[in-house]
Amino acid sequence: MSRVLATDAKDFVEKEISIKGWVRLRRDHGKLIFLDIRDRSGIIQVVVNPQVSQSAYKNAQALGVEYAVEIKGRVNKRPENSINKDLESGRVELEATEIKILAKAPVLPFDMGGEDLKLELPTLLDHRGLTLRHPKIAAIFKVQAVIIDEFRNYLKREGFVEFQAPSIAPAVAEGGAAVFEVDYFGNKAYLSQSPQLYKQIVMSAFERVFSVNKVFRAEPSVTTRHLTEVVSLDAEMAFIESWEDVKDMAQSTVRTILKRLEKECAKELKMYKVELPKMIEKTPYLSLRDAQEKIFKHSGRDARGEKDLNPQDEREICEIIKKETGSDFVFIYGYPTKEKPFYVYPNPDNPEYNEGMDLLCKGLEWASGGRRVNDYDQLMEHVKKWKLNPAKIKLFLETFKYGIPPEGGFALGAERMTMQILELSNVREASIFPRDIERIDERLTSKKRS
Ligand code: AMO
Repeated sequence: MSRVLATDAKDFVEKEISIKGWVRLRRDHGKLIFLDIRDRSGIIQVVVNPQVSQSAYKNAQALGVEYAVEIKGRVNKRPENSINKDLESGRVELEATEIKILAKAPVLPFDMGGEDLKLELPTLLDHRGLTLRHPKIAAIFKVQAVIIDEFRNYLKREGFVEFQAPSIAPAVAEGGAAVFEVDYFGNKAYLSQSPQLYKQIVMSAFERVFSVNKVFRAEPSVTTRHLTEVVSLDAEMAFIESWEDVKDMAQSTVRTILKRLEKECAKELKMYKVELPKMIEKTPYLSLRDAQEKIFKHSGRDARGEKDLNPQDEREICEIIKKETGSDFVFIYGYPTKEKPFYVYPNPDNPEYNEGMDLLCKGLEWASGGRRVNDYDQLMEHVKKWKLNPAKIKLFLETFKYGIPPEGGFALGAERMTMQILELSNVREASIFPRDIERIDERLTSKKRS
């Protein structure tokens, strides 16, 4: 008898089937034992009646939560009053004739039976291998898998080629101190903060490229939006007319991802009682200075002249834009050139500000990007101004000597997107194995941290 998945059982009413899965719940009701069995498709209820099978009943008595089992039985329609509309298989149940234990499980360190897993974040992460099995937690990573898959699909449809960026780099691409140094056989190297320079190199061969990479940020602070290991969804495209082409590509990428989530993750979104963020026809965009001016007018809080938006500014500008336009998204562009990495293109009419941009959604930055410096001489000027060692970015600089047209790109953070879409309160919940200053799988003691 071949295996049937939980959610397909409804197509086998009055037939004998075999299912395999894990015990999610066991409820003893007088003479009957009810089991909720979880497999990769969902959950099905099994009823074990000693009058149907003594041996199945005996085995069911021994079962605990997270036992792996194979159960044979007959699919019955449930009586009208016990239909569970919230369950895909909720109109049927399996009447067990045989229960085989495939693997045992000791008593769990906490209760995983409820619809919500009510655990503090440290406990949730300390036991990731177990908590991941809770349907509501697994849902987070189903949503994330769809986000990443659609990023790939959409860009491939748009003529982008995927490449693999290195994780070990000889130089710091993004600037700043947030970088992990690696002792590379006696040489100094770094864990890649971004595939930035590599995507620009590879772009010169394929015109349009993307990568799905782990990037590493030595974030020394604990915030709800920062990880030290991030899934970065990067894209780069040649022959742009202006930075707005990049903005439009970032917008259509996000729009397509949202559409796919709507189609494929309705169940998961419902579990979290959330609606997808609203992307209107044309996502509003405004310069950093205009955004700061708006915030000042709106609340009197004066962030004008600051080099960037802080988290409060990001929240406020998103609220203002939402009120004005209905959009949950906004692009902010035009940051002070000297405050951003050397590769960002200065606005030729006002070179103090650049053509870099960020995409914000409901108060959180989802993506950065913009136009890049493509002219070799200008690039070399920037290398000097930014006090970079040209020898360390030789591959990149050589590439840019040879005919690089106007170009740009962007990067979306997969965890930030997942966090925001499911309205999770901490980005760690949206990272399957989150790394931060306090954790590599287990919590680090202060000794290990120093
Ligand atoms: P940036 O540094 O803004 O840009 O990163 C791009 C996106 O990655 C996510 N992100 C993070 N998520 C969680 N924790 C972090 N510590 C973290 N750091 C970044 C955010 C962010 O918007 N090279 C440029 C991209 C480009 O210009 O193409 C870059 O890396 O969602």
